[in-house]
Amino acid sequence: MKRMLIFPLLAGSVLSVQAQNPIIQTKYTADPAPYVHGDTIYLYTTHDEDDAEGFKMYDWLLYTSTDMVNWQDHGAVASLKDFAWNDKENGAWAECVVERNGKWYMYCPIHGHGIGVLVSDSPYGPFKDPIGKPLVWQKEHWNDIDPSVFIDDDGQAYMYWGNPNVYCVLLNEDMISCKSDVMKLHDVPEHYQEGPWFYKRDGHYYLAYASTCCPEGIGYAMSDNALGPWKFKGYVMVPTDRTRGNHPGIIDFRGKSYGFGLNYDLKNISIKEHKERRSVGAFPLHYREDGTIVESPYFKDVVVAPANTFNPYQKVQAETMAWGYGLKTIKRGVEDIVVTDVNANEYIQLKAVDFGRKAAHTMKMNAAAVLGGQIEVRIDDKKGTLLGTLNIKSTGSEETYRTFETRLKAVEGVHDLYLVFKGKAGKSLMNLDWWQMDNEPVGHVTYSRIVENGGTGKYPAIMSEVKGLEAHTVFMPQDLSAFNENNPLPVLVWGNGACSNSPWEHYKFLNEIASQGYLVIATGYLPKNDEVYHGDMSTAQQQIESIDWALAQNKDKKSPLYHKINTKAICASGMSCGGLQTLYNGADSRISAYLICNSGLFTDASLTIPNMPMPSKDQLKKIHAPILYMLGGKEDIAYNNGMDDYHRINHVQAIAINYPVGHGGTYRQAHGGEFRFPAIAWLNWQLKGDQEAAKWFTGNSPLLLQRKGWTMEKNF
Ligand code: FUB
Repeated sequence: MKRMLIFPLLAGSVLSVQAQNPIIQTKYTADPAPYVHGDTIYLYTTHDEDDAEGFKMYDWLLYTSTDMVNWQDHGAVASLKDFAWNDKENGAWAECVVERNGKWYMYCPIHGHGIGVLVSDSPYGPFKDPIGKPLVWQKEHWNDIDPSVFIDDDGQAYMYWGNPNVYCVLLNEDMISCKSDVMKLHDVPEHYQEGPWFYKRDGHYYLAYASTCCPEGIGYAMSDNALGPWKFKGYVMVPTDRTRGNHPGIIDFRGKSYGFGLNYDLKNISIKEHKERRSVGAFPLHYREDGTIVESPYFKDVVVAPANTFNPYQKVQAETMAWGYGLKTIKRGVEDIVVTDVNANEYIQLKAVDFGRKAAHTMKMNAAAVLGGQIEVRIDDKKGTLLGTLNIKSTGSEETYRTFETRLKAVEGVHDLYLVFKGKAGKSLMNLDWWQMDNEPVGHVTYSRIVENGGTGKYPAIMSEVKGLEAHTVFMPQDLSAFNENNPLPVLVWGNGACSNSPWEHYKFLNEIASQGYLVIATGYLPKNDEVYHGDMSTAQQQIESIDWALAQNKDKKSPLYHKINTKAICASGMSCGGLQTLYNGADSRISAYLICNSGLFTDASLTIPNMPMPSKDQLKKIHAPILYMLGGKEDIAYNNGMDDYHRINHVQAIAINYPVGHGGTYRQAHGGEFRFPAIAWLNWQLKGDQEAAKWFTGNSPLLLQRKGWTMEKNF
């Protein structure tokens, strides 16, 4: 069934193309009514139920595409229940949709009960019945099926319909009432059976139709006049022994023409069986110079080339596909559609996916699963190059959706994409809602903010949120050109007061430090304003992640920080709970200095505070580098704890300084207030080896004590 062809799509790209008809595989669809609006094809179809033995049709479906090959399923957008005057459960036959002045009109035959009309403000519905009765209904016969509505250049709208006769009516501008009586065509075009498709192109009027049964092909007639006379011109698709029914829809899209019809090929249903489990197919359509149409081969023998490429970096609904045989789609809630009935070795194919010049780096998949399984992300073929594997774990229920993510191998250019499902055979593995690829390299800045003009230091800083470093805020000089292996950036890793998962209280202080030529990585989400952060608490582990990230950046050739970080000069620091997190992490051998702000291990060992690390005083033995306690004087609730720590430390250099401002310190003041001076001096001394900075704490007259309010003790 699938043929491989090679053909040029867009300048510079070559694609492998498979013939793929029918174009919808997750449901049985018939009676295509395509409508082009803007850059999108709205393909309305009828719907044969999965267990249909004859006509079993309750609702009308919508699929959209921007490229003629990848179709997004929007589910049922209208049904027989939308007509209050109808009491039939079955009979939602071939509809047609047009847009006029921003309103979408759907003309719906209810077999044997005339043709109704529905209106919506959107192509996706909801559609409502504005007239509460059939638009036309010739009760004396059952011929009122298959409406085709077209608005001519002069604004006159026409509706053609009928089997086996052809009828026409002029519609009023309101599109929901008739301007003329029903006209019956006396010159029914040769081989006409049903399913008229009325349109105008290059000054010619066309009436394409399902040709006499059975088998049905697609015949067409032309005229110089909207109301005929019509002259049979031949076949758009010749009847073959593979076509029992057919029903045309014809459009122009992105400079090319396409025909749609129907077939029984999805499950190879014999055309002798009257099981209406039909499927819409599409084919390229070509006009000759005189307007006549070149006869198309049968669906299985044609290829619809992608009319456009597909963007994998947008949020893609999982029910968007060129091929997804074996899968099903269902409604989740009111509007959302999800892919379900996902079994091992089935796959979703999307055609002409443009990975662009930048490689895809990650892929997210929103899925729900009881069993779970893997999704192999491949290109060019279902066994083609493996870019990555999404591991979809159980979410506990098929209604509980979670987002799973995987890194992808670099890929560029245009490829067909295959999402191949793996897992336990014979079981439904998962449901899929949406997916998205991301080609921003890990390390890419996703949001940044300049704080206080970048700070007062020599290197104006910037505060950033960085991809791949979830729940951290990075401060660094805006211009990194001054930093290299000979002049690398020392690092400060910071934990916040109250174990906040945002440095909202300290960002001015931290930004100021960065402006002195430091890479500062704070635990928690970037504060976009001065508001208190009310989210979850942070963990001590986030500070370790900060160190890991800094070391990785220094090694990553693609990082702007590549070979610009002094990995031997890392100060671990934090305020209050952040100080406890720092002491908790104190044994980490990568730490070369400590700065404990308004904090200290609890002297009362029996105290526990939820989510706060509370190591015993023994933890102080693990400290292995110089340590500065910066406290807020006796009014600081951490004063006793901090001073007690200081007094216990005698195996490394320790200093305790106090400024009588209480527990909150001065971090929220401009540039971090008074606390920034000793902090920067400490970092310059410990991490940059700056001997002038050392004088803030050493000698007979330390510089710090020349500033008003400070007191100091040291153990050396
Ligand atoms: O789908 C129901 C009927 O079958 C349509 O109205 C006809 O055109 C034929 O396709």
